Amino acid sequence: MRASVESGEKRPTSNPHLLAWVDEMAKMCKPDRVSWCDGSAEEKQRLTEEALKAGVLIPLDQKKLPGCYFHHSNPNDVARVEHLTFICTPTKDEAGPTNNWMAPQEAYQKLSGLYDGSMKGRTMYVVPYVMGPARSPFAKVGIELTDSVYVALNMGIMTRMGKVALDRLGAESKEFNKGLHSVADSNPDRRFICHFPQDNAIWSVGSGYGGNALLGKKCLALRIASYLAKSEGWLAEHMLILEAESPSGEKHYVAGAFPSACGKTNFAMMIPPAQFQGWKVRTVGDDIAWMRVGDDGRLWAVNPEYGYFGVAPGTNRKTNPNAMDTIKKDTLYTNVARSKDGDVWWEGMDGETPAELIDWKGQPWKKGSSEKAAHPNSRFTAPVQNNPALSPSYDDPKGVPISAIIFGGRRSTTVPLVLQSLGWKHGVYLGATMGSETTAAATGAVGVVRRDPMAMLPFCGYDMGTYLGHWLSMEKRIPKPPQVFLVNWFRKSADGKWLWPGYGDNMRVLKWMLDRCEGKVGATETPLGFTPKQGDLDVRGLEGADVAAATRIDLKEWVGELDSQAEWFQKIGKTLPPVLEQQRQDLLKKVKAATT
Ligand code: OXD
Ligand code: MN
Repeated sequence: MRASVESGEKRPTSNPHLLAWVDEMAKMCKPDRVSWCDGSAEEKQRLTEEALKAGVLIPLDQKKLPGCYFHHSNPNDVARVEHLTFICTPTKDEAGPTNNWMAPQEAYQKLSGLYDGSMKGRTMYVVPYVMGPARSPFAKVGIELTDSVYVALNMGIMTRMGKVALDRLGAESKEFNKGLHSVADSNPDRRFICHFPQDNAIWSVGSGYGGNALLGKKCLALRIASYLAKSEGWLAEHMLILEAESPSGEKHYVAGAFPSACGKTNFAMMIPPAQFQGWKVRTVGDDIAWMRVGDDGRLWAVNPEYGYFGVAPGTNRKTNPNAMDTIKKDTLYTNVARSKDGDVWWEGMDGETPAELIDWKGQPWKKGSSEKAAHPNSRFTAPVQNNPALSPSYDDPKGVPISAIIFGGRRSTTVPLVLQSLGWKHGVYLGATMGSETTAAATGAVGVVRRDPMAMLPFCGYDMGTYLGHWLSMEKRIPKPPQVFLVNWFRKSADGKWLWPGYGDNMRVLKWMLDRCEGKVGATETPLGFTPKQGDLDVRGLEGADVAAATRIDLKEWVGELDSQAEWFQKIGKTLPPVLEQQRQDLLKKVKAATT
């Protein structure tokens, strides 16, 4: 007899494809119960109580932080695991040289063994969700089957979850992403995050960490969606979307690709400095953008998500006051530190470091300890509606028109504060060669420069060279393309001091970019792109910056940079669009000529 029928499960859909798949997966995973999520407030309450009873959530001070709970993960499971993330396409070439590959049959077989009976004694939650505004023609439906109540609760924040998704799917459609997730025994040796783009399926096993387990986010909205976007002629990108409104009420929308933990959330929630009175920055999205060409020839973007899964350390009232307000209620905190009275804390929080805390693993912690109290990749999960700076357009089914695309990495040397590309192809080249020093968002060494094209290295669901070719091909498809920029908020002096204060002061750079989009200011043309003319970057009242050093182009440093880009292009291999290598060589010639 089928597990679902045995358990007396209530099934809120008659969609035969969905029902058959849920049955098949339940038969393999053998949960004690199958529970369909409807997304209601009562259900959230019930799941929260279940999680509290099981010790999966720990209550925080409900007066100070109403609706907020703490979760600590298994200490071996605190970040995305890129070395255990696979693209399972019929051929290895389709996944390309920058992805791990497994043949679909092998992956299904191997993971079936791990799923077999993995949910015994547990509940299988059926989590239907929509990525994108529910009425948007661009939205996609996913169903995640998970044995983690923490995942079900997080999905309820991060996505439009429950009935809304089943309604959108309807009684007949096969068009849904099939996501199977089991924490199983949380053993890193038996941890796999597998994507099957051709089957619109994701199998994730052995991890409960957000990026590995909340399947709507990195797995569907980036890896699977980038594959769909390639075949359907659009872009699924690791980008924030922000709205900037000028004092005269003009609105511009900007999309920005920065690698994980490089400040997308801070930029998307930025508060402009006092000198920019009348300017308002609002958030459309902080992590993912799905962009299509509109009837008017512009590029239009929607944020597929419904919540923020942000990095806690470093977030404070100075770096991101809007985030601090966003996470005051109805927020799940993962792997942060706590005080005995149920408050939360992390490195980089405002005020004095408390004398004593409970660290992210639940151990007593004392000020001055060499260990961090919060894990460097500790997170908050908060609903978008909590954000005081949320743009009303966040839920607009047609999205928002993009004036500028910004690429940016974390580079302590070489890359100047801002550059504007010389055109679309050159913009794609800037994105393709973007580098960044690695962060704690993924397991592995931190602070090593790696090439991260369009911040998509860990998220591109197919061959990288083909992806860059797709970006180039968009030039023909977008009659009114956005301007493309490269920024670097992270440059340091020789003695290791930041040259640019970042955060709200990034408004100064944003304003220059918007002025360039409107043709309001000129620029200096360099071999690397356009840079601000002296006086065009508004630095009134700016403190703690060395603008000359932050904006400087040192062509000698660029010789080394361009050589290292050659290694990267070799790694991409035979599918690298030749025009990109041509750009690199032309640039190298110009730079060498100028330096000799
Ligand atoms: C994220 C990431 O969680 O990029 O957004 O790792
Ligand atoms: Mn991200």
